[in-house]
Amino acid sequence: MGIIGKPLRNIPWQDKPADCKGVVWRYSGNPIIDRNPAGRCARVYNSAVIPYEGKFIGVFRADHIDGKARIHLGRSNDAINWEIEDEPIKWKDEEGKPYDPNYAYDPRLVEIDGVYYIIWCTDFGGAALGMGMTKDFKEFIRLENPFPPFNRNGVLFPRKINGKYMLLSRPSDSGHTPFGDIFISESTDLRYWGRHRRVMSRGGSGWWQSTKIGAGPVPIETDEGWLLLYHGVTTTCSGYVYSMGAAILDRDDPSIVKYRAADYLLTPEKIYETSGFVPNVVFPCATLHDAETGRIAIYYGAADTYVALAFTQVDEVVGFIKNNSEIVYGDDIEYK
Ligand code: BMA
Repeated sequence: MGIIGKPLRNIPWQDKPADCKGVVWRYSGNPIIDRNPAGRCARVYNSAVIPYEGKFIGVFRADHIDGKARIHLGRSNDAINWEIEDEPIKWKDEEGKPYDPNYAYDPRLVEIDGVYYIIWCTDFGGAALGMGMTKDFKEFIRLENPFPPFNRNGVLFPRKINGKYMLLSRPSDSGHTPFGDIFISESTDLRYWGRHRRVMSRGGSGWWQSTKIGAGPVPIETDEGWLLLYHGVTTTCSGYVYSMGAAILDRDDPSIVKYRAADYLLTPEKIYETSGFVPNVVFPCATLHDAETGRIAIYYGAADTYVALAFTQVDEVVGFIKNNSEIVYGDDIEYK
């Protein structure tokens, strides 16, 4: 079992602690971004990072001191210590006119053929997917919104599949959506989207993902299929609890789920996950991974307050998903 991709030796890494029972283990220095890290940013979380020019760059969800979410650029030499810019990203539209989203949150970041694409949740008469691109992280061009509202958790695959761009998304409502499944859509030009398919539904035999699910980081290509980390939400007397789950999607047709782990991989346990602006949230949005060693560093938002880091190894996580899979019909789980 291996990652199909480039070597990336300089990603953050810690070996699995001897007392860790799971397949994902947390960075001992968590959280890596604390409160009030820059400018008017009160909390930075649910953010995405990528290797860039031998170092690292990222798009960070920052809730400002007016309470509203914006996206800021950040840079790092080691992908652990981040310098977040004081001002949000400044967009232009395709005609060159300035564009300033009313709000922008939960960005994902992917490189496809030398172009960096950012997808976030934007205001489009309610929550919807916003999309933009940059080639140099200096000029940012806002592209057409892929779908009408309401939708969140847009995640592009890192390459075209059978000549098509593929986009995961989670249709939602305008508020704190009490439902939600993961869908996939195709496009030849990143402008017109179609051939929508439902990939995975909420639920399963356990309860941790019974309310809603949403795609997390950009899927990682492995020789078993696309490794998809996602968030699964359950509803309790004190509100939602966000955990991290995982599935393997077919390499040639990622609308097909090959394996889906019945158990979560990470759930809020540490104080920075259970206590904060919104308690009990682990919300993965990015990974860095090294095809040579199979190491995967997972970036997740903790309690809507911090950025935290966790690790896994491709053999271990893929083995866990296969051994714990509850796919019944080679497609999705049958819900009772
Ligand atoms: C979701 C999004 C996320 C957030 C989560 C928990 O609806 O708004 O940004 O992390 O709720 O509050």
